[in-house]
Amino acid sequence: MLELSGKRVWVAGDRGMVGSALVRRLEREQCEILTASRAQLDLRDGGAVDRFVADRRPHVVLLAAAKVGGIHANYAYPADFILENLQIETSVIAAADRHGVETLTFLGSSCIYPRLAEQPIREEALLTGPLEPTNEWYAIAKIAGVKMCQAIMRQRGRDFISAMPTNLYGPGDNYDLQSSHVLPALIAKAHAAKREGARRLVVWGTGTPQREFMHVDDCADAIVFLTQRYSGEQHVNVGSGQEVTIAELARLVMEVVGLEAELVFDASKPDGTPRKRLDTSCLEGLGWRPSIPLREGLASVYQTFLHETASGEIKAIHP
Ligand code: GFB
Repeated sequence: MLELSGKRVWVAGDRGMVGSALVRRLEREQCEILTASRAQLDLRDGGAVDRFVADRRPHVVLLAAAKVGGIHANYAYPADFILENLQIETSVIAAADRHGVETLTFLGSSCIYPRLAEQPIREEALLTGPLEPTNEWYAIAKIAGVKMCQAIMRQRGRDFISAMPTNLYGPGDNYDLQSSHVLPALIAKAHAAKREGARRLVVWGTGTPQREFMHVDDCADAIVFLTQRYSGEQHVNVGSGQEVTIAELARLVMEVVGLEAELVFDASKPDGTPRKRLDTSCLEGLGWRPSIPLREGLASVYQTFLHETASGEIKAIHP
């Protein structure tokens, strides 16, 4: 097991939802946490990242930085998603390799798997079929990151591993309706509907796709667990087993927010992949399990949303 005590751990992307959860989790370890804001370090800039790694000398790198977004952002901005993610991954992974970092954990996404992969999706399903078209650009960038880590591990014998989380939610999520994922979007829409006394809640697509949701604090715990205990070229799925249809999720959100309304499905919007439940036998076999049930996680995230809205942290929610 890798001892983190006394180590310098760089969380690349520490201001994001996953990165900030990693920082919260690492505060329980006796390690030095290295962070850098976007103004201090542009992760797409290979030269700047190289100088940062040369100067700060992390022992461990957790690569949580990425350009992320929901289904609409992914298909509306394919160039940004493929280019920025490849730039960030190449800068950080190459600098860590060049400066002899021994341990790096790369975070991918469950959209790396084929659109119609057999369910639950095993790690071996990677590259066995066509990707979901709404997010293939992002998926290709993430697959490249997995392969970079595998290659470094194979050629240099360093622990550059990859974790594939399912759909995440939690504090610090994005509530902009054009670029957000479904869960924060439904919270923002349900909250607005309740405030305005509206009787309809618009849900994109047919409501039938299934998604597995995990609280980001569970995900951060799993990432630290894998970083300390897992060494292998095969990436590892990080799932919660908590799968619902989008219509079920919308009803759950209405319950938590206290909204009574009719669900209206906007079929002009895409459904995306029909289902992407992860097989987590590998992670479970190593001894890790999630601990935050979806309903409980939703209720706590709604409280955070109310707080962030009241304090002005959530400013723009564009319909
Ligand atoms: O979370 P989401 O945007 O992304 O959408 P994916 C999930 C499902 O929720 C889709 C539906 O079927 C959407 O049509 N949905 C219903 C909504 N109402 C809404 C809404 O108001 N906003 C949004 N955004 N969706 C993303 C990928 O896929 O998931 C990324 O594009 C990444 O690459 C990420 O993998 C985790 O789950 O479809």
